[in-house]
Amino acid sequence: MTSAIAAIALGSNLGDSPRILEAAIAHLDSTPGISVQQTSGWYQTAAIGPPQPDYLNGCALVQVQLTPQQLLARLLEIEQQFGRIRQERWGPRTLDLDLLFYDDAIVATPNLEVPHPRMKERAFVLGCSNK
Ligand code: PH2
Ligand code: MG
Ligand code: MG
Repeated sequence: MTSAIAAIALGSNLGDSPRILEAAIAHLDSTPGISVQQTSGWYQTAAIGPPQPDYLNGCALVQVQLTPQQLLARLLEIEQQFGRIRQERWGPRTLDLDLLFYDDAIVATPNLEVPHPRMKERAFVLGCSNK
């Protein structure tokens, strides 16, 4: 498979967020078919959703030899490894990994929308701009 460039938003607002986010980058990079190219700084952001602690957010540009669905499956697996428990929508979480874009692909399936439909509401994703 040819490779693609994808952007991934990382977030955490439960637990030791700086450590979790750094470890998540390492997990991404050690995945066969994913190579982390660039990472942003970490930004404290107000939570979007029900009342909860602020998030620490950032983003990463990755080169992938995975399809969007394969990449999504790996993101969900890494979230699980960091103890994410899914309860209410947009509730607090130890780790949130969102696929923002994948080359210029448009994906509209029940479990995945790319580009991420709320990307423009998340100013921290600008940390991934390489322009
Ligand atoms: N992600 C959400 C819901 N709310 N709020 C902030 N500040 N940062 C996030 O990454 C975030 C959120 C669902 O993916
Ligand atoms: Mg998110
Ligand atoms: Mg998410």
